[in-house]
Amino acid sequence: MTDLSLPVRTTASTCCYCGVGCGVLIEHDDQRIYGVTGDPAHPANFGRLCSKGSSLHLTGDLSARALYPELRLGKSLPRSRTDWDSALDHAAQVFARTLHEYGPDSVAFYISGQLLTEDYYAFNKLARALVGTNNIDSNSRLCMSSAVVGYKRSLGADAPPCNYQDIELADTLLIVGSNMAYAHPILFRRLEQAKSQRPDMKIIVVDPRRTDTCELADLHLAIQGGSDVALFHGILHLLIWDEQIDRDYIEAHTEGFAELKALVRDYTPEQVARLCDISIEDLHTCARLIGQAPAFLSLWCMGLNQSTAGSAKNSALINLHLATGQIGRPGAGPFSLTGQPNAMGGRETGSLSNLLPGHREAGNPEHRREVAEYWGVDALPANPGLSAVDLFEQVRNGTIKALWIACTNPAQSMPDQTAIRQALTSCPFVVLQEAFHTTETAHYADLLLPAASWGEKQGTVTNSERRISNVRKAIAAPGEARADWSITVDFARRLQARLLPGSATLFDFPTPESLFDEYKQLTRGRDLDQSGISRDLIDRLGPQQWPFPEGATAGTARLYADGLFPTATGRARFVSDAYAAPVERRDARFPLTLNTGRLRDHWHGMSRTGTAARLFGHVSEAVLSVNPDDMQRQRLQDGDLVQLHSRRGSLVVPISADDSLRAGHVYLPMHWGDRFLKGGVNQLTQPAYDPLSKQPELKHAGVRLERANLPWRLFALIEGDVQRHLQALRPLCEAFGYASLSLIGRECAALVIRAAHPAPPDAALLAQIDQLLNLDHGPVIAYDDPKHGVGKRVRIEHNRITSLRLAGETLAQHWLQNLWLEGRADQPLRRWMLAPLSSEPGKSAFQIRDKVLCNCMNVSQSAISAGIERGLGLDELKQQLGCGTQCGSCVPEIKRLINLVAVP
Ligand SMILES: Nc1nc2c(c(=O)[nH]1)N[C@H]1C(S)=C(S)[C@@H](COP(=O)(O)OP(=O)(O)OC[C@H]3O[C@@H](n4cnc5c(=O)[nH]c(N)nc54)[C@H](O)[C@@H]3O)O[C@H]1N2
Ligand SMILES: Nc1nc2c(c(=O)[nH]1)N[C@H]1C(S)=C(S)[C@@H](COP(=O)(O)OP(=O)(O)OC[C@H]3O[C@@H](n4cnc5c(=O)[nH]c(N)nc54)[C@H](O)[C@@H]3O)O[C@H]1N2
Ligand code: SF4
Ligand SMILES: [Mo]
Repeated sequence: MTDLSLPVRTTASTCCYCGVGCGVLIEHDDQRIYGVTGDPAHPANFGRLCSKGSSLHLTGDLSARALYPELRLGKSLPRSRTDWDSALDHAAQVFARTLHEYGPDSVAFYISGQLLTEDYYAFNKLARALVGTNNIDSNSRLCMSSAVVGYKRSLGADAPPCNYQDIELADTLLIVGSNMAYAHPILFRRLEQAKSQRPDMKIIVVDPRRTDTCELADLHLAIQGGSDVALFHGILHLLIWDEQIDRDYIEAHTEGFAELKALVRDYTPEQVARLCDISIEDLHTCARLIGQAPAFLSLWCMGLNQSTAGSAKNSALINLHLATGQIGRPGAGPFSLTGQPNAMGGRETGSLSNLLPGHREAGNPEHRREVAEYWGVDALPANPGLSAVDLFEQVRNGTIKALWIACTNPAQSMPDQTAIRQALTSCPFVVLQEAFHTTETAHYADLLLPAASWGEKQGTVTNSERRISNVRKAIAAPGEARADWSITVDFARRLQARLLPGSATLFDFPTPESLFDEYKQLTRGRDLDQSGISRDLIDRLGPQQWPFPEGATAGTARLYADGLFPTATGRARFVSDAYAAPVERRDARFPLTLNTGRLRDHWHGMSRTGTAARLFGHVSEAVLSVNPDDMQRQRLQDGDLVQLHSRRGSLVVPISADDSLRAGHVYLPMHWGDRFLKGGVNQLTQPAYDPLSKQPELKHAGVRLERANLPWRLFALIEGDVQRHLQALRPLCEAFGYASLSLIGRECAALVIRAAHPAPPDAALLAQIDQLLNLDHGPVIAYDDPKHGVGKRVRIEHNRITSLRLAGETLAQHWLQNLWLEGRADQPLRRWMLAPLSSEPGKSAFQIRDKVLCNCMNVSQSAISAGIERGLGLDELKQQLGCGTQCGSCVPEIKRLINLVAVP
């Protein structure tokens, strides 16, 4: 609630979630943030926000925030609070000693696409100029590095050539390996609107799943996972055959076509339809829609990038644009959707191990010389740096002895978690620069440095369309948290004083602007020229697209309009990579493919979205989606617990039938790390990576399911300080075979725990859990039937449930959960509690709750379905129930429900 005695002000800034880069207006009183609305003046969103952006002010629970530096001096000790001077001096001392004893490549930095450009630049200078290592990589390795390779190999520079308007101007749009309805919702809103105004616009979605994005599709190709290269070559084959290529463009602006033409000759429609498992007719339709389009645009994301063939997929897609001359024109071109808010800035400042600032290459001696000269150091390191997967492997084998992690949660997000956790456990010194102390990685940090987060820091970010926006500070960071750039610069100064005593500082950066000003000169005259951009300029003219050289008055909307490419010959290059099947083929032991990806309302490891109970309304817990045929084959039912095994690990999770999946595919959202689902999704995924981009295969892992034999069940709920409860209770859940934690509620939040085990645990563990649930004293009704391993406790205060625990028998969980949600504690409760076995509404113990489809207006799926059954259409539903009238993120799903009823 807004305190009306304080003046509420508005600060324009940028959303900290996805690469759409929406402008937000933050309402605050300098101390607290009260609300967020879309910035009508921002050219990415023109005032709109999605369900995540519009709930930003509800996230960031202070109980979850890292507030003070914390240090431990031995692996077996707990961390304890320290001050910044001691923390950074200690870090500088350990780094200096490690560098002295083992050389520059014995340390590494693992950073993030969610840092600001200024933060990145400080880290890069620290690693390359002072430490003298190229061991600086970022989570963009898991995200965009295949797109980087794709653009550079095919077009000569890492630059998405299009802009958001092109999405509205395209005639045929190919959305491939992107669920933009969930992951880039505001662009999807723009597309919905464009399509409603120009119904002739054709939309093709290529995704093994039928996602909400398919709600706009004229054609959905549910290809076999990993078969994209075959599909693109098959399309080109047909375009050549049907004379739908642009020979003049190919002749004037490209090279390598003859070789590619020879390659795709073998990709006949029959062959491609078989490899992709789609119909020949659909393949023909797809090629025709592309070939006949006046303007053809493609959008892609992780379905292409996160693959052992990620680079090949990217280039094979760009080939289609070059062959048809569909690039450099309004509504045309290959357009990667950037995942994180500033993955682009990371690429610009050189934050992958193989890059240097200004789109330079660490492996290029001339580039190294240019940057070294600009920085005033003798030379930059020539040793190749490590990319994410290899970097953690070198931590694990002891080569890297000090690791600095910032703004990423590798103990959740990296594939093959067993190896990652071993690496983090054994690394002599792990520093973590984090805004939330609750992450999986925080557990492994020897030094935790509290970082300021969204709304509390200042700098710049570049979105998917090359547009640089200002990020502005509204309120002070909580506790002693500091902005990332300032932590990095402070540490760098201290380290320099130890390594090069008496030398002139390389880090004279009093403000983030001073970092940007130094950085931007490294872009001068290059493809991404930002020399004309400054914070003030963006304040005056609004967010701008690079290149924006000094003296320019406007940014560059579109690249390559002149057909000139930044390659040695000025020509774009056709790339002739053959299709290769995904590395983990299905076999008898692992007959299914595990696909992973986003939910609508959660962000990655959920350190932020996992603090807002209402963001669990859409999907309330970790559930594995399984195709109904596969379920039937294994005689499994909705809600059954299964043991999901891959070659690297296993975990237990409930399943749910989902006919949007191909048979043979299962899907688990990427968000459920070990904190929320014991084990965590990436226990299963594979570290195999693309040979060029080194981006790991996060979309396909061979798995098998077995029914989990865990008859003993536990269900617990406690309201109040949910983050503190979660932190306290999660370690105890280690004892169970299955444990899943989540939040429920809207105005008031509760932590919910579901667990299962082969047999009842010892009484001491339950007693410990009861104590943390506040069930060991006070107004608690209890029922125990030790013979059957059954025990129930409900705490009732002021006539409402405040916590409860059901053990051994959990049939009443939904009923009790609803009583809590409704704030009731009916009389029958007491009678029920004393009954030997529950006779209360006996639904399946792990049945999924009714979900909240529209989060803004709190409208449930059952309410919407009931409306549809009464014959209401989308507009009437909006009018009568209010659903879909705010952010619109739920509209595709509502349409899907309507269509379900429409199809008899
Ligand atoms: N709500 C939400 N939005 C986000 C994020 C978030 O965490 N939550 N994260 C942001 C980030 S960092 C990123 S990278 C983006 C990711 O955005 P997206 O890439 O759109 O999201 P994903 O769900 O990871 O994967 C997209 C789709 O790829 C499909 N896919 C899997 N394998 C294949 C394949 O072999 N071929 C094809 N063609 N498709 C395949 C999956 O079925 C999935 O539907 O989202 C950004 N936006
Ligand atoms: N199975 C599977 N795994 C995946 C993926 C997948 O599709 N499937 N996708 C991959 C992709 S594309 C990505 S991008 C990664 C994302 O993986 P991560 O980078 O691990 O994701 P986040 O949870 O966003 O981590 C960012 C961290 O920074 C913290 N933070 C927030 N703001 C600040 C700040 O201002 N400063 C600092 N220092 N810290 C801050 C947050 O609390 C959070 O813990 O996951 C990858 N992992
Ligand atoms: S689409 Fe949503 S998550 Fe992405 S930047 Fe905009 S408001 Fe933020
Ligand atoms: Mo990403």
